[in-house]
Amino acid sequence: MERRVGNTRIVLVRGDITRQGVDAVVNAANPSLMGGGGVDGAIHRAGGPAILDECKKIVKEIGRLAPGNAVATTGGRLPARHVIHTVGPVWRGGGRGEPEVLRSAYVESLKRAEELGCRSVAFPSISTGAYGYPLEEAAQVALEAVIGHLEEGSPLEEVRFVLFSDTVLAAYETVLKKLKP
Ligand code: AR6
Repeated sequence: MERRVGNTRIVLVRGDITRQGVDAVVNAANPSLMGGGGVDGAIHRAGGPAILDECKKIVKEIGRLAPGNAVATTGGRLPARHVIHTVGPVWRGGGRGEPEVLRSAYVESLKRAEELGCRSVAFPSISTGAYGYPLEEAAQVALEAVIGHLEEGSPLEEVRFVLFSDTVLAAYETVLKKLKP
């Protein structure tokens, strides 16, 4: 499924983010930037140790990465040149700023991709695994954040959501269909 916003197309696909031939892939990391399970583990395994080396340097400089922020490293052995590491919110019922933090994770990641001169960037469904954010609500925040940012004008040609199962893909498709063109 696709939707055009300005000069950028938003594409929803089912797949594995470590296999995407895009300029940058976004990692749903944790504040330590030292790797973990889920998509974070998959990216570090597939991309190799160069990614962790750069994460360690970043943590030395700036400390832990606050939820809603994003930093970039090499993509190592991934097809993508860059990995943009962001931290989504842990779901605590929705009244503790979770939507704002999730929105910020998407927008800050897009900004890093633009700063790096990327033409294409791929996102996973941030916070909807180990961090427990309800899927449909997360899809709504994710798509609104990306569309809102692109409406301000962006050099990106493609923003791809790479969704790991039919269930996750279906949730994003349902939300995107409901959002006004
Ligand atoms: N490609 C695309 N999506 C994937 C992949 C993959 N290879 N693998 C998993 N997913 P999660 P979070 C999906 O838990 O909720 C880590 O331990 C997965 O099915 O990876 O933001 C970090 O270190 C789900 O839909 O991220 C943090 O501690 C989505 O990616 C914590 O988990 C996000 O699930 C972050 O939790």
